[in-house]
This record gives sequence, C-alpha cells and structure tokens, in this order.
Amino acid sequence: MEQELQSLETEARQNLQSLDDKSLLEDFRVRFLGRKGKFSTIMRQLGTVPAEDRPRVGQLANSIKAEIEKLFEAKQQLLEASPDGSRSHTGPDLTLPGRYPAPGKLHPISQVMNETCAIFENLGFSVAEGPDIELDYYNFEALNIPAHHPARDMHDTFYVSDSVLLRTHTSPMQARIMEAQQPPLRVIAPGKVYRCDSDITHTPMFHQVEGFLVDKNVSFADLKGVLTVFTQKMFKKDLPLRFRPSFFPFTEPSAEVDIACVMCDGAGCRVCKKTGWLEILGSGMIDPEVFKMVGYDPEVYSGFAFGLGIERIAMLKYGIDDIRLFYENDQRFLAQF
Ligand code: 2NL
Repeated sequence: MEQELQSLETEARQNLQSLDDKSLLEDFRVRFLGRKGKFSTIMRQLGTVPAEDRPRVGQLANSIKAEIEKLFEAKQQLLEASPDGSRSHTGPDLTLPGRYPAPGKLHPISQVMNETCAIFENLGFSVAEGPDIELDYYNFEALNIPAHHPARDMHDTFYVSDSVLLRTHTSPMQARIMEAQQPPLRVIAPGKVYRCDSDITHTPMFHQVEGFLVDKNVSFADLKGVLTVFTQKMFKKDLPLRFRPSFFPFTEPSAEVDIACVMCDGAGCRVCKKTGWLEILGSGMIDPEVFKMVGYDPEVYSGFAFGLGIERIAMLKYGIDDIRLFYENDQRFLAQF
C-alpha cells in the first residue's frame, strides 16, 4: 500500500505537469482526490494493513494527500493567472530573441568638443581648463572690457557678487595663462560658459573652445592658416571660407569667419538666410592693450585668438535647428549620434 501511495503521488505530479487547461482541473480533482477517486480507493485497503504498521501508513497517506492538494492548488492558481486560461507559463520563452543592453555613448556636444580639441592638439596647441566661477577681473578687465564698457551688456552675465560671476566665455583662462607664462604659447581653453539668455539658438549654459597663439612675428596669415585647417577638418576638405571684418574689445583687427553653407553649398537657402554663408567663429589679432595687462611687450610679441561655440558647430554639422534639443535628454534624439 505504501508503494501504491508513492506511485500515486508520482502519477498525480505528472498529470498536473502536462495539464494546461482550466477546464481539465475539475476532472483531475475528481479522478485523484474525489470520494471515488484513486486516493480514496487506496485508502479503503487500510483495514488490511497489520495493526502495528497502520499509524505509519496512515501518516504517509496524510502527507501524500496534502502534497497532491498543494500541487493541485498551485496549478489552479497558475492557470487562473494566465490571460487566456489555456496555457501555463512556467518559465521564460527561450525561443524569443534576446534583449541587447543599450550601449552608452558620448553626448553629441562631448563628441564635437573632443573632435575640436583633437584638431587643435594636432596643430600643436595644448589644452587648459579653468574655473566656471570667475573673477570679474579675468572675464572682463584683463580682456580690455572695463566697467561700464558697452560690450558688457552683450554678455548677459550671471553675477555671483560684485566681483565674482559665471564666466561668459573661456577667454579668462587665456588671460590667466598669459599672466603666468611667457611666450611662445599655443593654448586652447574648452569648457562651459553661461549667459542669461534662452531661445532656439541660445541656452543659459553652452560650450566654447577658445584658442590663442603668441610668439614673435605672428601675423593674420597664421590665423587664417590655423582656422582654415580647423574648418576643413571639421566640415569637409574643400570648404570655402570668408573672413568678414568685425569688432571684439580684445582683438584688433577682428574678423568673423564664415563657411559656405553646409546645407546648400553656398547657393542660398533657409538655413543661411539666402546668403550662402554661415558664421562659425570669431577671431582676431590680440589687442596690444591685452598684452600690456598681462605684462607682455606688444612691440616684441604678437598673437591671434579665436572663439567658437560648440553647440553652433554641432548644429551646422548635423543640421539641427533647435539648440534646446541638446539638453532635453530625449533618447530618440541622442541615440542618433
Ligand atoms: C566669438 C568671439 C573670440 C577671442 C574670442 C581672445 C582671448 C584672449 C585675447 C584675445 Cl586671451 N581674444 N579670444 C578673440 C576673438 C574672438 O570669440 O564669437 N566666440 C564665440
């Protein structure tokens, strides 16, 4: 009888395992656990078991009945839980394709920033980073923008106190370097800059790379050469360039640099406002007043400097018309780079 009980458990277990339809549950219950079912049938023989074995066999019978009931209830719950009540999902579906972990990558601004720095590093420039929170002195005074100079209005400065501010450009780093080191110097300063301004072409924080070169006999031709190499490496090889006279307080003469429109190749379109040209950076020969401020003799040394906005370069390079897309962290946008 003990053997019969053991094999009943095995049989019940196998039956339940292959049972995959709710409507068959009741049938199972009647066949195994019902009054005229298999378990009751075996139990009817208990009277024939010798009296001294009866307690042991009775105990075994109880535990086997409990086990079958437990398995039955578990199965019942599983089938009730499955949506169509017809299939049991007892494990992962190994025939489904796997899910790949999405690999992380650099933000498009970081990519363009790294690319910009790499181009200048290949031209012999070293990279210097400075503080985002700057002294008014390095952000303005040392760059020939004294208090009440009209150029200050254009910078929409965030002030921390009267003499401390969030840098509005990365030039303060350049002033710090010139103050601390003697020419010849070739340095770029990449980093975040801040201006109180926000619309489709301005964010309150954006990225700049500024560069300068100081030595004896540096001319505007050197500036043109370096910036031509940069724009052609960043965009494409035979890209026409235009140097347009401009004004910055820290350079004289100054020029804004345009490239032939990358959308229409200079034919004129919506992006270049029918001019065929896109402005990509500002530049010039460092003003003798800046040299005097950092203690260089403008009769001995000359140099050029330039500043470019990374977001602007990235927008032109990838044809993006709203700068705010860079800072919304929408995966559908970021995954494209
Ligand atoms: C622009 C214009 C420019 C500079 C930045 C500079 C730095 C020193 C001395 C002289 Cl220390 N100049 N930087 C010069 C000309 C233009 O940036 O439109 N940037 C986005």
